[in-house]
Amino acid sequence: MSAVRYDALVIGAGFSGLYMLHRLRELGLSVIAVEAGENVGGTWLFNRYPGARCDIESIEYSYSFSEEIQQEWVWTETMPAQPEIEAYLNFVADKLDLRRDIRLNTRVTAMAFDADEACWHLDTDTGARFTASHVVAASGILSVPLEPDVPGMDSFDGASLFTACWPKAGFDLAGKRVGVIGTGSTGVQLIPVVAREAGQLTVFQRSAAYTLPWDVRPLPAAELDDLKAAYPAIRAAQREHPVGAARLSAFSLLLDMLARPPIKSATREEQLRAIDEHGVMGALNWGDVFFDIEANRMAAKLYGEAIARIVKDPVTAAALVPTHPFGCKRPIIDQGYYETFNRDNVTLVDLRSGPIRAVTPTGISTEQGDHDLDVIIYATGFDAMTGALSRIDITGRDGASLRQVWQDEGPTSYLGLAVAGFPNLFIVQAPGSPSAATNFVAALEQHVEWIGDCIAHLRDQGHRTIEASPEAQREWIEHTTSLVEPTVLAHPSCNSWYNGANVPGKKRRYMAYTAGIPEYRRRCDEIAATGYPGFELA
Ligand code: NA7
Repeated sequence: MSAVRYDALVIGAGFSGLYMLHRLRELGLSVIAVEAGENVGGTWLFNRYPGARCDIESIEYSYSFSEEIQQEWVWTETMPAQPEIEAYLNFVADKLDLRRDIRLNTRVTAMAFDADEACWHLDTDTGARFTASHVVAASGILSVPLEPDVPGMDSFDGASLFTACWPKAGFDLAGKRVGVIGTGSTGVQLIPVVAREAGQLTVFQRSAAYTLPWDVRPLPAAELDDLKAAYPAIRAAQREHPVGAARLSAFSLLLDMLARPPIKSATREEQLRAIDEHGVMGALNWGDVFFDIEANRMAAKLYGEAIARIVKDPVTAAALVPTHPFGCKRPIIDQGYYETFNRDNVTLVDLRSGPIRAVTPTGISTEQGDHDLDVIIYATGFDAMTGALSRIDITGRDGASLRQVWQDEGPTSYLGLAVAGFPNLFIVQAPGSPSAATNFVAALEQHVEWIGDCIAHLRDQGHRTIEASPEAQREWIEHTTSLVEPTVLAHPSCNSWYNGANVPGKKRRYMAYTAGIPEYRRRCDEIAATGYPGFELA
């Protein structure tokens, strides 16, 4: 098939891709979006597992660019569940008439930069080929599930379910013996729901989670109307807030902690009062936990005491206490996680006392014993931030491979937007952008708008290419890395998808920009206003 040439091609039709497509179209460019899924929605299409929910309030985890959209759409809960976000993104796609420019069920497999023609040639798994002057990768930061490295998975006679590609029709767990592997955000959301449905639930935990109970409640129509009327102020506050979410969220809670007194100078009475009054949340809510590993360990110990007040079985309660520093994995919020372990039909297997040996035809065999199961649910995480683009053969200038660059140099970029050697390729939420350290939607809106303005500038000025310089890239990564150095995020025991430690062989580097969206926006705007220093425009 011959290639059609566009001004821009967007990879992905999730939250970022939909807005990018709209923005570029508004600028009068010919643009197409290519999406591997059967519909729009991205992450919120695939992660349909029971209990899937956003941890930021719906009125902030939503597009702010369209007054019409934010006034028309009706959120029914304070923090939206997956079906509602999926429906919202479909509503947006229809409202903005985006579908006519989206090719669904089409996965980009390879793309190569043509320096003579100043464009990218893209191949897809359907055989359709595209050519575009600019490519914007909106392929998601948590869109590639990590293949669990458990031997024998294929030998299991029961049903194997993966949270990141949950069956569309659902799966009846009633009366079944279910095992869940993974206790990150996904596992913690899933486990209480599965416990209510399944006959028997066995949770296989390799690392215990820090998780804070959260009250998710319906949003009555009158309250939503008031919120909609207050949208100008809500959006303005969000824009000024470091994490892009000014209302209460797990993120804002972490920021608020920085202003709290240190645990190291708190008396035992003060510590106990904190958990008397605020439970597990009170255990962690101290100003020094982010910067002082000893303080962090003290908080973890207190956290364990708070768990022991909820979980009746002392062995289970002790096994639920995390051993990694608080803060180095994403803060989790939950609905009744610890209480779930008081149910008669729930068993915790602490893999720290003996790991999984293999999946067998009848269940899971660990060094502590064998567990017969009908269903195994894998909630084992993602190859985050770099995973999606590393799975496309991306060949930049002079044959450079993006996969190889990230493998050799680690997850690098300039401004979390572009990579040296890959002209005319913009990445929404690349490593080095605020992305996962903030409200993703607030962060992506800034990216999309900056990229749109940049492409319009190139067009208006007659520039054919834009490319990040290696020096600017190096300085940017040094800057982003220096921001986390004084914190527990840089501690060697801090292993998470944020620094690639969950993927064997991935070069370790904390991948999010932590100085907040307003500071990031200021820097990006300054760069745009001063002729794009750090980029070469030709
Ligand atoms: P996470 O947070 O990476 O959690 C994955 C979990 O799976 C974590 O508990 C892992 O333990 C566990 N895991 C992974 N492989 C194994 C094997 N082989 N055996 C046992 N346990 C295993 O991913 P989530 O999907 O929960 O959350 C990702 C993000 O999505 C989240 O931060 C939100 O932003 C939304 P480990 O910690 O590696 O010991």
